[in-house]
Amino acid sequence: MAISGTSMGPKSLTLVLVLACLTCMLSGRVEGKDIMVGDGNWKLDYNYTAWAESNMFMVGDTLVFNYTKGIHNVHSVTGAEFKDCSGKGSIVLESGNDRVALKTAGNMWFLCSKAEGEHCKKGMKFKITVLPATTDLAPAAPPASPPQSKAAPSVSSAASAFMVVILACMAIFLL
Ligand SMILES: [Cu+2]
Repeated sequence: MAISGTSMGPKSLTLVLVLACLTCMLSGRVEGKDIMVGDGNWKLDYNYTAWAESNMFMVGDTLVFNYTKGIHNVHSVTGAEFKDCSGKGSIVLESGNDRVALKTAGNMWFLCSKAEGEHCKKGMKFKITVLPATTDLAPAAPPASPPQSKAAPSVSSAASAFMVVILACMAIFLL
């Protein structure tokens, strides 16, 4: 934490409160969500392009591919490999219940390479753009006990969100 001064004026105190509340609020959202690919099945005859475009993907989320083992597979490939369905990619999954954690922001391409790429050519492919998680703002390790005990509220996330708004307004006026 940048705030480690010994003199705690009202401004820095407010800042501490705001940061503490933000941390409190964001920490409740650290865990991403599981995103079932498609309608819950990784299969032929489904428009994965439309599906991908209608979903939002964030760092911390996990893609889940469900299919009968042996019938399909999942490759994480480059954009070039994606275009002509030639990709083998660095990640090959084939368990039938494959989970891909989205760890970094940016583009990712997935395809099924079964039947010499025919599954891919028939639509078992999609691209996603992984967005940075808002939780990136939260420090990796929570700050050691804040200087003021009242800076550590244990309230519901809705209430803490409300408090953040109030405190943010206070901060704007005070800073
Ligand atoms: Cu397939």
